[in-house]
Amino acid sequence: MSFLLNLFRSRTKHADITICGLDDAGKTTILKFLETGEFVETTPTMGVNRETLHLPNLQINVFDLAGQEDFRNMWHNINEKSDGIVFVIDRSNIMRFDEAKDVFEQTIHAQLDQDLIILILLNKSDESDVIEKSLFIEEFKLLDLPFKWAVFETSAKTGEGIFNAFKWFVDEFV
Ligand SMILES: Nc1nc2c(ncn2[C@@H]2O[C@H](COP(=O)(O)OP(=O)(O)O)[C@@H](O)[C@H]2O)c(=O)[nH]1
Ligand SMILES: [Mg+2]
Repeated sequence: MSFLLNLFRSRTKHADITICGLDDAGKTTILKFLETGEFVETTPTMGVNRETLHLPNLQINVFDLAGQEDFRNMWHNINEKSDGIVFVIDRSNIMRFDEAKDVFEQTIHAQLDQDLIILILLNKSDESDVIEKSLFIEEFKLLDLPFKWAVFETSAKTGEGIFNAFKWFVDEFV
């Protein structure tokens, strides 16, 4: 049984969380890690940009946000349903840094719920050439955010940071 589910079960009645970020950031791998407690190789499927995991007390929606046409239609879903957002960034991909930033800003500006909790994961921390956390905080203007947020350095490959990140997140729902 997943440790995430155990964390939620002991603390909340029901929660909907949304995991979003660019394609290839590692969202599905993180989801699998949360389910199984280990790294599982994923096979990206073209055209599929949405998955949902239904567990007792917990629903997790996963969205790939890369400027696709139905991008805006997703916000209704996310705003209506989500108690919290997990935004995943591939910190080893400098080429897509600006794209990730744009999508992050759109995500934030679309939020209607002031009580929303945002967990930001700087994923692929096991890679040798990664963007510094302090640079992310500055470039993504996190200090100006009107929401409760936290940034964690994670690796869905080694498991680094994942437990602490989701422990923080789940504790915010108490
Ligand atoms: N090195 C490394 N690779 C990762 C990590 N997380 C995911 N990946 C790899 O990145 C690729 C995309 O992952 P996936 O979970 O499908 O991304 P998604 O499109 O955001 O769902 C896969 O080859 C994963 O094995 C990580 O923390 N470190
Ligand atoms: Mg995926």
